[in-house]
Amino acid sequence: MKKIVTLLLFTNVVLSSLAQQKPKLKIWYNSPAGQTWENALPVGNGRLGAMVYGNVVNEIIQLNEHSLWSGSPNRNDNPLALDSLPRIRALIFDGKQKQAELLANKVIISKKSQGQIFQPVADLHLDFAGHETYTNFYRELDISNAVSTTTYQVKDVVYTRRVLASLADGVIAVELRSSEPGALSFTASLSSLQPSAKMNTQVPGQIEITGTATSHEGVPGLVRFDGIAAFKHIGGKISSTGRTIVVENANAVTIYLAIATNFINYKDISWDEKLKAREMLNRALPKKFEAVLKAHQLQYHKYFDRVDLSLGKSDFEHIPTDIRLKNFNSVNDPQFAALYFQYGRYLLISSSQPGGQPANLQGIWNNKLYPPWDSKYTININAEMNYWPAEKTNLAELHEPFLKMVQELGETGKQTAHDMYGARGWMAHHNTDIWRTTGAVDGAFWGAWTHGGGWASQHLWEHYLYSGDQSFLKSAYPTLKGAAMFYVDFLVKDPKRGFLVINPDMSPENAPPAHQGSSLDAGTTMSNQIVYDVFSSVIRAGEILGEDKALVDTLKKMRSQLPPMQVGQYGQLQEWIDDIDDPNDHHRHVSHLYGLFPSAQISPYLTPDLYAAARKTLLQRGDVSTGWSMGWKVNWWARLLDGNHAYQLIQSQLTPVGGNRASGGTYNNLFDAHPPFQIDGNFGCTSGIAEMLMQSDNGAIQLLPALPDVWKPSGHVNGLRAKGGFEIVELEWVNGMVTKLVIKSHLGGNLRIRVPNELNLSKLKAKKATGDNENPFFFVNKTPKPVISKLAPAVTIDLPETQLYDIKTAIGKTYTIYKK
Ligand code: FUC
Repeated sequence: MKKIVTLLLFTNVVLSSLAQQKPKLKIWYNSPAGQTWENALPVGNGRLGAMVYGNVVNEIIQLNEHSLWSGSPNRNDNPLALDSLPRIRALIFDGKQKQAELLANKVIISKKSQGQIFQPVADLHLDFAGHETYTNFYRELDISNAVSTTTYQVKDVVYTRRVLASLADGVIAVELRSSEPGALSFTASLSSLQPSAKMNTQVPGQIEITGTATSHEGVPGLVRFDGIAAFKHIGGKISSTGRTIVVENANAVTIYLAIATNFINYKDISWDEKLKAREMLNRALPKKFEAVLKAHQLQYHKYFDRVDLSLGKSDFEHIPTDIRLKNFNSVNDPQFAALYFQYGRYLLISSSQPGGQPANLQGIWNNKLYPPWDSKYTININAEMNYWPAEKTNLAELHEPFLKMVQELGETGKQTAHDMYGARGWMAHHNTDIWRTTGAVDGAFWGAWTHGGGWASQHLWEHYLYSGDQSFLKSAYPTLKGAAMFYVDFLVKDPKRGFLVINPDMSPENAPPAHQGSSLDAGTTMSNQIVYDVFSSVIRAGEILGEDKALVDTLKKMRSQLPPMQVGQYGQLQEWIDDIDDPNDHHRHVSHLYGLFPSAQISPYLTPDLYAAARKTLLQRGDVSTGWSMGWKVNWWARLLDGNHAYQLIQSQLTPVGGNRASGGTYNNLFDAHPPFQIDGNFGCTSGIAEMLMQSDNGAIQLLPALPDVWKPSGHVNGLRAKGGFEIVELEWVNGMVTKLVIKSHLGGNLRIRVPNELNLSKLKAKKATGDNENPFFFVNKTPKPVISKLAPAVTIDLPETQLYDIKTAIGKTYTIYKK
């Protein structure tokens, strides 16, 4: 009797402490994931990813390793392009886009691989016979501590499982406990979709899986993998059959999972995966789970704790996340929006770590051998979007895998530029993969786009603008310059208008009705904007580093010959060089608004006509779309200073998948839905929420530029980063007004802020600001005057009143400012 009482007490303490802990930054459920992968909870350390199902009887932990891709080093250029380039260009300039596209399909689109596939390693199964009847089920992902917990009760025994992907020790660590000694019995096994996978239990207490990823589209599969699950038990005993580990009557069990491949980099796969996996495992094996947990969390907190966000209070933390998601559109739940923002940061920390692969279309979480779009990198929006939160949400180190990929594309893309287009520098089309292929894929309609390199290269410049790190800029300069050199050689004169344009060109994946269903064109707006940015950043970088005076002059001259942006007959920003936009087009890509965000060529303060046109375009395109498209729209509405509209998009995105809507939405585990799952929408929306609170383009740091009414009452955000080396240590608001602002200046220089209300600056060297910001990090390129159609309706531009201040700052000093 006494024993039962103690047990019940223990049970209650465990359950109620889990329930009573502030669930604040937790996503949690009162049922297991079942067989639905999108119900499972993601953990990751940038190299390993795992999806934890939390199933009671048949637990599944699905495993990924960042470098397990099909194929092997390869290229996929189509050298036939070069000879046909003049013909394709002539057809396009002649208005024969369809003919040009048919030819481009033959000579530009790769006849080789269309890109390789990011593939899963295995599933770890833990089978608990006798646990069919259970009570008090609870599972959570604690995103402020990066650990997932599942707990339930069978009769009087409480079972608890914790899973993490260690940022410190490299392994995935699983801990299983029972509240009563000797109550833990289960059978463990590994299964894999990899056709070559083989399992063995040669080492006592361990299951090993080995194999080689698949061949794909003629590229031999040569990535070998080795995964080891090692079991340590307290109490009871462990035995193995040929393929399973059997645990009987243990008190607790810890499982460490190490996985490695022979991948070193895109051209070298000569690593010893067995040695690597064994070394990783052997380093972790002597450590207790608690020690692994502690080291992991220390590392995790270093990143995660940099930003703290409150958008106001709501009282829904006691509601399971799937229900909270369902309710989000009908109640005001600002804490859920803040949770979703922090989840985006959690996902970036978990899927992108220095030295690893960049987050792909699914981050690092994929359970399919043939996932949608190969779970690779689409660089006409999706891969860039993944990295929008990196700098501003204070995770700059995690930008590294993407920046490295850009530099590697700068290597592989040289041959593509040369062989396909006879150009110097480097280029990439609209997709790439772990082998850094840069050829054109999927059909000319999508693939004959030549700006994957140009756009991605701007992340190098962005990293410099936030950090001011000149040695980084020096190392990135050749890649930046190479992106510009490609355009120097590839731009041609538009015979009709005289501008320098890209041809063949397209506005990603969209076709104007006038072009017989073909996307091909010359001089589209997005391309002009990208070339403008690439030239401008190389001009600035060249000047800062004192390099390439002649090239800088050439780029300035060529930049002045690019087509200006145009406002068309409906008052829209023209997507194409001709005024042929369809005002009823709801296409998910709104590529010509690249100039509004992530670029800042369109600004309410500096280019009001273009601002009004961008707004019109966005209204015409509508809100509901694929997940990533809605994520982008949050950023755009923030840039358009319309917090309520940005919030509408967040609501649209935080809508459960399915229902009567064909696209967009969010899965129960808060993964974004294209559908299917694509992680870009998570990252896009995280960036968008940051943009609603703070922007650092348009010549100033603007605070609370797009606060929706529902977040106005009160809130704070600590730790966002701005360009020019400024850190928003604290920003507090009440009724939409800045009440307290603490800014740290890492680089010194003029701090220009734009705020909704007057501030008390009497104790600082400060003044009301006018004219250009003298801080070079806030230098604004004056874009050419837009051309406005005579048919465009007149618009009045009504901007909210703001105050503009200049404050002199010194390196390393922090400035505290209150409301007047
Ligand atoms: C682009 C988009 C699609 C999808 C794919 C991965 O092609 O147009 O919507 O996101 O990338």
